[in-house]
Amino acid sequence: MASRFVDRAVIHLAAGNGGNGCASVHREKFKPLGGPDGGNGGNGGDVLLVVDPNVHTLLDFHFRPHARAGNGKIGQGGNRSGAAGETLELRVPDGTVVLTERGEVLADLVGPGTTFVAAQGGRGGLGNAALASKARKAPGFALLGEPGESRDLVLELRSVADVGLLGFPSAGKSSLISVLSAAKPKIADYPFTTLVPNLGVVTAGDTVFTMADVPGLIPGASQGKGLGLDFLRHIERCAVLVHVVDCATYEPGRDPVSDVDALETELARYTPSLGGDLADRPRVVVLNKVDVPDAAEIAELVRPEFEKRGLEVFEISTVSRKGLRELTFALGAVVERYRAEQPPPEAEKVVLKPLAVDDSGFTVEPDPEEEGAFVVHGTRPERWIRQTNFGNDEAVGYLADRLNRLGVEDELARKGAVPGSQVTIGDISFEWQPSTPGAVVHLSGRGTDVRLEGTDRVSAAERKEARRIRRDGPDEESDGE
Ligand SMILES: Nc1nc2c(ncn2[C@@H]2O[C@H](COP(=O)(O)OP(=O)(O)OP(=O)(O)O)[C@@H](O)[C@H]2O)c(=O)[nH]1
Ligand SMILES: [Mg+2]
Repeated sequence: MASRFVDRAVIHLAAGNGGNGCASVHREKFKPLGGPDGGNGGNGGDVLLVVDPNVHTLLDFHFRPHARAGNGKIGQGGNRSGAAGETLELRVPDGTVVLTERGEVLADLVGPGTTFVAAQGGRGGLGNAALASKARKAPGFALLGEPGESRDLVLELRSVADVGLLGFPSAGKSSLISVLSAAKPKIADYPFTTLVPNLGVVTAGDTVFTMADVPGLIPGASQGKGLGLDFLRHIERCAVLVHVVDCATYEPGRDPVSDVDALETELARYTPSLGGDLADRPRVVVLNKVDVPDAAEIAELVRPEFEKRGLEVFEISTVSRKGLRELTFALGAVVERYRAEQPPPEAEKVVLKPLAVDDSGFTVEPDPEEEGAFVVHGTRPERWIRQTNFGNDEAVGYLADRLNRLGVEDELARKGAVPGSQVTIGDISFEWQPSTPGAVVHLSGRGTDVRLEGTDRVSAAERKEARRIRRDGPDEESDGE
């Protein structure tokens, strides 16, 4: 096996940041103050995973685990929007499963072209032209672009094979693939010849199916003996599991029935991460090496025991090629039956990033770290905070209006907040000054909001630091940004 085979990789992705919106005012010779004409920032690029049938391993991701999509450009005057950041497409093999580092499956990428939005680009901020309204004819601010999503993901390859071969080392699994298909895996009389799964394409009349072996299993594989059970991920999708049994082994304590039982015990300890259970998968028993006279006798002897368990049994030899045709057609039939039960595969499906079902809600809770203070959680309030340039009072006033319209102010009052209470949303803490419902907003000038004069506003980091100093005393190192 010349090429390295990699079937698991950890990757670190960063989508592009959104560009900031632009605050600009149209200027002409005799019209010193035209309308607002600041353009929107461009959206940050997404990082996509796309199934490419020409990619067969995850090897590339071992050498290049970091990937970053392009940032959106900032908006400009003259209503010019910033360009969107470049999307980054990473090519993955068919059968790649995407998991979080904690092992939750996010996507199962099957079929050429299947695409997964692995990290979403940040939205560009609106420019002041887009923010203009009846109440704010010429906004002196624009929204900030949002940061792109950063994610650490695990990619695992699960071969897309119809038939999975299981067996002790040297049972003849690779030999079987080599005589049934054009694949030429390494075959040898020492155990663990196969270190990575082999895949072959088998034709049985009109049925074409794929067959994969996995490295030999031994008792204790579930505790990591031999090569362990990790490679079983390659048979999770198989329609049928085939026990390949060596009937010619002279190892003491082994015989076909106890071999199958021992491997079943190990299989039961494997939990497929795609869900389902290997226990419900149909099984077939292949008694191999019947070209050896003793082996043929043993095969005859044990056949009734397997049949009693309702298993189909085939006596074969990969050397003399006995029984291969019968086995091939029987496997073809099981695969056909399985395919008929499965929903038809979609040719090109796009798996989107699982989005929060409802992002319209928010909660107001007492701050566990500070008495009399409150914390607001919610997708929208937190996004609005990220979009706000806190150096610009008018932008802050706009934020206050948005929060008010969503009902955050009412909820704060209901939960017991009073003017001056500290409120934290995302990274920012501020002193709450309720706006008077229905009051007209008087803008005293560009970039200011009268309601905010005299209030004091500090970032959450500064507040945290102040709390820490109160608690622990001053320190050389500050944990602020
Ligand atoms: N006599 C005889 N020997 C066989 C037969 N099939 C395989 N062998 C031999 O058994 C040995 C192991 O064969 P492999 O195909 O490498 O076995 P495997 O199950 O893939 O083994 P691992 O990859 O180590 O798990 C080799 O020496 C083969 O030549 C058979 O039908 N008859
Ligand atoms: Mg092998």
